[in-house]
Amino acid sequence: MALPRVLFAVPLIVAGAFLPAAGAAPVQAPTGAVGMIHEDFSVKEVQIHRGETLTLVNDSRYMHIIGPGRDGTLAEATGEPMRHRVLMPTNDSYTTPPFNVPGTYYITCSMHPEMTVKIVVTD
Ligand SMILES: [Cu+2]
Repeated sequence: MALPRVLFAVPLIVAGAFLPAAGAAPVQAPTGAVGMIHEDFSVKEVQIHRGETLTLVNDSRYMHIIGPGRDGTLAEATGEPMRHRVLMPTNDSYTTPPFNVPGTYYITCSMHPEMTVKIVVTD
């Protein structure tokens, strides 16, 4: 009897969040990108200009699910160009659409509540 694939997928995702991936060291986030450590981003705040994008790189050995929001709670914010959650396995990279509206925005990780980066967009 074949088992549903979800029985394998869920434990693997949970393991990815809380156990380090084995193998070679992850590629380091390039300058200007926001990196990730076990349960946090590499920085708490970034400043960019209107029209710029932000690149987030998972250079940790842990899986993350990032999206707009704060303190682990994903929620869309007016003017924030990132509108969906993104699964970030080790070595993955995500670049937001341009931030076209000046203001303060947040990106968090739904798996690690301490993980929030503040994005200040200026003219
Ligand atoms: Cu995370």
